[in-house]
Amino acid sequence: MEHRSGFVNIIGKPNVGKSTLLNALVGEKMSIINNKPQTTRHRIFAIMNGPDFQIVFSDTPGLIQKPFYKMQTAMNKFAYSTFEDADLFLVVTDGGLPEEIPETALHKLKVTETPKLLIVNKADQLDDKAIENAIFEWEKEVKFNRTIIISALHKINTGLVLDAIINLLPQGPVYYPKDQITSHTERFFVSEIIRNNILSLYHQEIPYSTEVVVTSFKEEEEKNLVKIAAEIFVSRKTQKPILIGKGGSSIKKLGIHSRKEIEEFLDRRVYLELFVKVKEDWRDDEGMLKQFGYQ
Ligand SMILES: Nc1nc2c(ncn2[C@@H]2O[C@H](COP(=O)(O)OP(=O)(O)OP(=O)(O)O)[C@@H](O)[C@H]2O)c(=O)[nH]1
Ligand SMILES: [Mg+2]
Repeated sequence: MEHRSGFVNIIGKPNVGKSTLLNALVGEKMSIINNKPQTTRHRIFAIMNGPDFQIVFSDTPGLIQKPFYKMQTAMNKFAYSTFEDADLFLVVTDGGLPEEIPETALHKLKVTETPKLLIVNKADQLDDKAIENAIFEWEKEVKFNRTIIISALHKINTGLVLDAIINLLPQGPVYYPKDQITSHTERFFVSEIIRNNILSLYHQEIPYSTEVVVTSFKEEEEKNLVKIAAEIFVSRKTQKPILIGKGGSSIKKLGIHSRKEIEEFLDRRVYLELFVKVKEDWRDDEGMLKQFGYQ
């Protein structure tokens, strides 16, 4: 039997629905989704297996036009690194024009011979004229194998995307064991769940100044319980009391929301402890960025 496989890399501007599309395609909550831009900060791998195919999806951080912090430069690097291994690109837009991504990225897309699909997402909230115009402008700049109009949120036409991917996959080996669906650890997913709850519960700079590190993950099998401790790093002293809230009310809420979601994810009871730490300007600190996995 012929086996098809490959790296399918999802790129585009922040907030266009890349992570929503990944989750819709693989049918699992692999990548966190939030209405705030710059939600995804790492390259997220999700593997989809069939008897005669294996798709290794990569969700990436949205391409930032003018990185301000070293952290954002590192996020762009994750997105650019997909040009080194892609067998297929899903270029996602929510009706914007090609200039919405950095010139370097657009140029890379123009010159690469790797197959590409243009995915126009959020069709549920776009009018036909906007869709038509976006497609016209993108196709003028980049040669796509196919353009598909979808709503990742409502799973409209996501099946068509999957069919198009499988059609364009090259013949290839089994890269990962067929029962594996990701290369990330449970700890990583837990930290992402907490970070996503910070994105949802806090405002302004707080979510963007925060990093979450799971420091302890102890399974107590006889009790069907996991004891988790996580550190939340903020980049200024003044942010610590905001994160904690009056009498600890905000961090308590964060703990409750996160614990529920982690319990659902792990399918076990969870005891969660959160600690807030200040690491001044960590987003520009190469040592900290390395420690947080940005390299
Ligand atoms: N109306 C509508 N909203 C959508 C659709 N797809 C995604 N969204 C919303 O768009 C927002 C951003 O979605 P994400 O999947 O986090 O976007 P992203 O491109 O991964 O964003 P970054 O990780 O920040 O680059 C969320 O509020 C989603 O619910 C869609 O088809 N229709
Ligand atoms: Mg994302």
